[in-house]
Amino acid sequence: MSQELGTLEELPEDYRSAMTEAGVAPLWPMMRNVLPHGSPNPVTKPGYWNYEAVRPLLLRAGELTPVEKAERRVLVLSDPGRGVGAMQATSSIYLGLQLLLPGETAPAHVHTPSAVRIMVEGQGAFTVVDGEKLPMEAGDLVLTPGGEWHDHGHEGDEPVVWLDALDLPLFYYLEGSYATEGPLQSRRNRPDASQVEYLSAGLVPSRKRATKARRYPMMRYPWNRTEQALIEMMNYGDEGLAELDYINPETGADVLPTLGFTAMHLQAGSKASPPLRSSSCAFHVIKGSGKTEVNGVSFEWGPKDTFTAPVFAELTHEANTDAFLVRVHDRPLQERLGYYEERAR
Ligand code: 1HN
Repeated sequence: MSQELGTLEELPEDYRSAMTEAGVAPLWPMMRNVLPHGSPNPVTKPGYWNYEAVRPLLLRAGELTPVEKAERRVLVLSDPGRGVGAMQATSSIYLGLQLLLPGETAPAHVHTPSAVRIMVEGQGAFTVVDGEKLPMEAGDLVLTPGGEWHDHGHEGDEPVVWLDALDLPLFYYLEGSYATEGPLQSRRNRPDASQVEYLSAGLVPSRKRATKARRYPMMRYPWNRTEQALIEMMNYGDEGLAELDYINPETGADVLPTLGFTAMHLQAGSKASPPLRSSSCAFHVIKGSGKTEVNGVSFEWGPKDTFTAPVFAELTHEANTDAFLVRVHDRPLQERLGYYEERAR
């Protein structure tokens, strides 16, 4: 069944030039590049970014490039399989570390890709999304869905850093990525929805038939509540791993149409080998330290480090201390395309 396919070299020179002239090419020599047997052949390589190594470079960017000259002052985490400068960390996930200094403002814009921020360090920064002021505290997850105006501000007195995860590679691939700039937004003078309408799991504002719920009713997921929930799950679970999905509290669906997020708690000394997943992913360490093997490549990680895994990666996590991580993945996108898949180890 698995017949060797013909090569380009086997074809007569004149035929090859005539095809090039006509703007066509034979499929069969390229067929296995686009349709390998059994599983995909990812370009993405496992990546690891040590925060202690990147942090001084980011702070230096703060000295060298004023935010006005950058719009967003970001160092991009490029997939090693594509090389430094690649605007993607995996096939579908863009990652960057963004610095905002005290008193700075990152101007308002709106764009087609969606972003999620995971807070890394510092206090006093906030993002305004669609008029809602979202405080950004260590470990918080903050959504900036595509099509929503957003700007960042900083009322504290120390540098603030966060990790941006965007579905930019997909939008860029679709030739659908663009932004519009605008004036800073006026802000509603009230706490964000995670502290008002969605303060308690299982309770949502009473549903009136006439009003449709907002598409993104809650855009900030405060870390303190997430950590508490993970610790209780671990206390009453019988595995060394507790994992929670971030969801839209009104629909139960993933927080974005393209990207999904989980919060993970690995118990000190535990080892976990998830199934092989057709989604690519990135891990950001909130607290703790450990080691993860990604397709045989070993990464020793500590607080604030970030690492990635290609599709169908063989992953084994081992925690040295109690550890908390956020996992970014593209299962929602794959499910929309009708093909998300898991394979047992
Ligand atoms: C963006 O809008 C932000 O708003 C951060 O903070 C990173 C990377 C590519 C395109 C847009 C932001 C981005 C971005």
